[in-house]
Amino acid sequence: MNKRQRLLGAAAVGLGALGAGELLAAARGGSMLDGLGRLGADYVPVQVVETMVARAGEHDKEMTRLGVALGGVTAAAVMARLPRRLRTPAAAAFGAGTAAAALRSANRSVPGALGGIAAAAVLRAGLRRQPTGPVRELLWAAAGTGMLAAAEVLVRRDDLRHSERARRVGPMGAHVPVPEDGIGTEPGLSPLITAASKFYVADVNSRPPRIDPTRWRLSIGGLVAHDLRLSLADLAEQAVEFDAVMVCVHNTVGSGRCGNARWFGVPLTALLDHAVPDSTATRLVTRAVDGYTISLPLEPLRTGEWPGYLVIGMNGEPLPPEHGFPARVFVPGIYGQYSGAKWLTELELADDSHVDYWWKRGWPAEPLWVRPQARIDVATARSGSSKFTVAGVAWAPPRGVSAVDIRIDETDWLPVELGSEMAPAAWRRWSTVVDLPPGIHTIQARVTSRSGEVQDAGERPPFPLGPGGLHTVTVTA
Ligand SMILES: Nc1nc2c(c(=O)[nH]1)N[C@H]1C(S)=C(S)[C@@H](COP(=O)(O)O)O[C@H]1N2
Ligand SMILES: [Mo]
Repeated sequence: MNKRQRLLGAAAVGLGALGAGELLAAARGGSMLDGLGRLGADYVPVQVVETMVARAGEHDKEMTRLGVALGGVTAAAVMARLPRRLRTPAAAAFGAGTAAAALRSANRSVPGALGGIAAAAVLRAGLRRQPTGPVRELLWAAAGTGMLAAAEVLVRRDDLRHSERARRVGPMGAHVPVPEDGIGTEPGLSPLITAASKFYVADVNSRPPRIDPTRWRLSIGGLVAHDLRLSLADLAEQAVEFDAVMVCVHNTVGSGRCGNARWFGVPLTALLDHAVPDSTATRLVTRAVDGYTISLPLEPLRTGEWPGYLVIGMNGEPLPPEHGFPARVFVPGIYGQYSGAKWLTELELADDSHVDYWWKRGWPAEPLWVRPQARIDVATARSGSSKFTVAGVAWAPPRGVSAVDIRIDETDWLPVELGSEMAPAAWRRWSTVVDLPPGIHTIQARVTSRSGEVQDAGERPPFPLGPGGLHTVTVTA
């Protein structure tokens, strides 16, 4: 058997082992691959993660899963090259590592851990009697792929069941109709409110953790006079509606990692008043089931200078699992990754000794505020004329948008018509018509915030302070 054959054979065995492990886990309501994906999010160097997010855009979760499968196959190929006496310990280490990863993943998946052990056993057995010919290789690879696909179907079915259970907790909100903003409907222009199903999803997990709403309680503890434990029903009684845009720090100009929603939540000022923080408390730590924490300085939240909320609803419904069911913290104006955890379990009052998830990953400690941005959603020719409709959305939370301008071919900035404002922290739609001479043109947009901050043209990557630049589209007239 030559080297190439041996590696291919081992890779096929690796695929078979992953498939067997994941199918076993999925049949018992868990996942083995989610744990491995999470290891990647936690330990792959930040610059690599940044490159991947930039490339994958909103398909980062699919890319992670693909990366995990490739990693597993590569691990098998590496093992096949080890001297025989090392293969059993290597397979055992693979099993133990995969099992441990499943147990520390957001769902603490025991079935995932069993899947990891099973995958290691299949791997060891398969490497002993490696596929020798192309037929056996194909059989292993096909079986592995088939089992992975079957596992995916099972996991999705269970996720769907959980989503349905989450929805039954609702409704959540006052159901006041969303006002018209005076900007007509233009195909491609973002609606005033982003449907939850269209809202971007960003987090360190492959899949949302499943939390049982009947057993869930929010605890408020740490450096407080009164420890509190609140159910979803307790929280719903005190919740109010507010409109705000949520923006991921990875939302480079023109991209879709942002959305505008009508949220339903309890003001943090009220919760903090009930709990009565000690004078030594300086941080509010939001702690989630996925082991993730985001902390915010306590003082501005306690006084309401930064209006933060414990959110339990989105667009009149309970939060969907991918958006943090049953509860999350959100402070409009602060980038999503600094603005509070989804799948919240605890609000903990702490002092400055607390260390957050993102700090360990190289991001700055203090919350980053959303830099104002304008996005061009449509730039389309009106039939039979040289006129183009240019329209989009712009945001500058929490102060609000005061103006949006566009410019053609980097000439003068021209103001556009703004839709009426839902709320200062929400996004605002805009629209205009321009006459373009024949040829290729660039169109750029910029926003000015109510505090006078003008979106600047300097391009910057998201890491480490948030993206910069102007959204630019090219059209042919
Ligand atoms: N528990 C938890 N909360 C989290 C995250 C996470 O990985 N885990 N990601 C944050 C990031 S980076 C963003 S941008 C927002 C995204 O919220 P969304 O997925 O509802 O849009 O959630 C934040 N809250
Ligand atoms: Mo994010």
